Amino acid sequence: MDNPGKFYITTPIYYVNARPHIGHTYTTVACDTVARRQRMMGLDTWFLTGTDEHGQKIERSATAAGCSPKEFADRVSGEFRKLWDRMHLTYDDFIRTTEPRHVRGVQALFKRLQDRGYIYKGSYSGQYCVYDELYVDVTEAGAPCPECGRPTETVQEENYFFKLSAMEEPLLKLYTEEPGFIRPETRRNEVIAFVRSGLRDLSVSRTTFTWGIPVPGDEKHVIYVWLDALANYITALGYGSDDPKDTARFERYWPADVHMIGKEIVRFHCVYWPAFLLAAGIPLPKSIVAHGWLLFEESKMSKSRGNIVRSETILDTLGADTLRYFLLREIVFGSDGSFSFDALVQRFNSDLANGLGNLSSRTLSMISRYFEGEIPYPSPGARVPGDDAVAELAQQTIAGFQAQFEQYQFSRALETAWGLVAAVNKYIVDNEPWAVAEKDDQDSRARLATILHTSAEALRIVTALVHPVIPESTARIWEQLGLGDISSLDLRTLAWGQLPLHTKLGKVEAVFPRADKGTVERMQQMELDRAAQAVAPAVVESGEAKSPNQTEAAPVAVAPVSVPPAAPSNSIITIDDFAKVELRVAQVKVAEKVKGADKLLRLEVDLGTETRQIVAGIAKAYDPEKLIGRKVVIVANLEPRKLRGLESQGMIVAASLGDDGVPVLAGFLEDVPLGARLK
Ligand code: ME8
Repeated sequence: MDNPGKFYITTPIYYVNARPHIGHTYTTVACDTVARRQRMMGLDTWFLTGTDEHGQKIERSATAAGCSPKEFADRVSGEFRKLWDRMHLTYDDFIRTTEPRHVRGVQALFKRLQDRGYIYKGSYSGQYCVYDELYVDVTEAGAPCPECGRPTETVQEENYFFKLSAMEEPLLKLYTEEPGFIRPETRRNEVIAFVRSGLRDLSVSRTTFTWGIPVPGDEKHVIYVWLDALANYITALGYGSDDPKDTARFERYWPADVHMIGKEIVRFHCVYWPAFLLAAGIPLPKSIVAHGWLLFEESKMSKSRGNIVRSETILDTLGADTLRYFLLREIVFGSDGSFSFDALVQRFNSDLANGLGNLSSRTLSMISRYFEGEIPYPSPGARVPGDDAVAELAQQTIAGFQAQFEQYQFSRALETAWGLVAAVNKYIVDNEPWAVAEKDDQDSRARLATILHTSAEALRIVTALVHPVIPESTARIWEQLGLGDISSLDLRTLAWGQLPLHTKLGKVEAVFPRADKGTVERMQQMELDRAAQAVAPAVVESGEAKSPNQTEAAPVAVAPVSVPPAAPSNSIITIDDFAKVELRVAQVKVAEKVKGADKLLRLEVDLGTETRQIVAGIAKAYDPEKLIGRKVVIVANLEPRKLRGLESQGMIVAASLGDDGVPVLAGFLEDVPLGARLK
């Protein structure tokens, strides 16, 4: 396929079981930035994002929310799209896996794999992790998933299988011949080691639930959710359609230039996806680029850990450009990086307000004041070596920034650009144009013109370079520079000395007003308010559903289980309802009082396979020292919640006695192994 001059980039399609948080924003913003820059480099760019809406996980979330999977998916998918639109992300298409165009394409792909002899029927018996939608290599029923530690479920069914084992050699050949196929290198090495350790055939259909795409001709099976999801990258372009417009789009943009993903889904993209494509005889994407995780309070930001930060809070306070800049500047792309409101505000003030903002406002306001808003022209006679040094550095900045950006080294590229910002700010201070302006002679006037022209030209260069990263503020600076609409700028030709003669400035105003001291607290409070609005009832008890607007956050009480004295509850639950609650044996390793909370203890409990922190309201009944070594029962599958700033990752089970609800911990007379499940 020969399609020069095009660039096709994709984000993962996000699960609709959780509303978007800044982890999702991170990948989508990185892709948007790359797409914007490629357009400025003259490439015909196609940027795809979307939502992943099938599978048991979504089906269960919808049931818990009391609506149909489709209604549930409509709502959450709408939230993703709304957020991307609010941030003015420049995606060209948004695919939903429930759309007919996708269903048709996935079925066509499945059929093609069958016709080419890569799919056969067999039977599967083993463990499945619903959270990761992954068949895992553990043998014991309920054993923890090696990827995420959650209990696996036993699956025993007749399935369709994909001959993944036949792909071992072709995949290894691919990784060797195309070293840029997986980036960065560390991920590539992991994938090679994984494939070398041997590939088993992959079950690609399920019969135990129905929320998925039916296998063509055998409708009691639904297609494995990852085969369904990965295919979005081609179905969105029109794969499987006869319409000539779709065929042309597919021919034009496939293969993808970049699938950008988080590191936890590398195996699906670098092993399964190329294996499916190789088997189907479809060209392979050119590269899979994996970034690291955004951490919040030391662990991966994710809904299940309850440590999420919403983009909306930052958009409402400091704006989209600040979030974009922070994500790409603060986190070394490919590595994990921490988010904190403190770091965000600090970056904003130091780099945007004091750095670029200051350069822009002081340069432009001096041009307004001293040259009536017209960019002055430098006179050759008034040049000093310091002016040439700025020009030289600007040229180096263009080359360095572009090369680093091409390698997805966003933080280094921005560091390079801000090197120029800092140098020009220093140049202004060193040359004191305000003092030069006080002198009335012709030489001083020529000198002033040269200083301000040099500063304005450097400002123009930085603004152009970082436009894909902070599009809104750079568009404003561009207009203030009197250069009109930045969107028509061609980055390939950017060079020193192109500032047009006698450019008349636009209206000059501050682009990044400094954030005051209270900004961090305000954002933290907004997050708390948002979480409080979204708090759902405790565990889905008695089959009781969460209300529609309670699909998110919803951490659960960590205090002792409050059982009303004596009278049993009238509400009957089924055994399946009970099975949803995962009660396990754990041993207290650490117990201590929580500062400022006289009812709470912070415990660390050992589950045999992992240690959890639990915050429990038992301080009035138990001395922390006496609890160490004691075996307790915990609810292990509750959504975590924060109490007094501490994450509680489960709940201790206790009887609650008397009107005061005095807690008495559940325990055993016999010795029981850690992690044992109560059924
Ligand atoms: O995995 N840090 O969807 P998903 C960085 N539907 N990136 C993060 C992040 C964090 N803390 N949290 C989420 C799925 N992301 C599948 C994908 S693709 C065919 C199917 C980003 O909703 C990151 O890009 O769990 C990660 O890979 C993706 O969201 C996972 O989104």
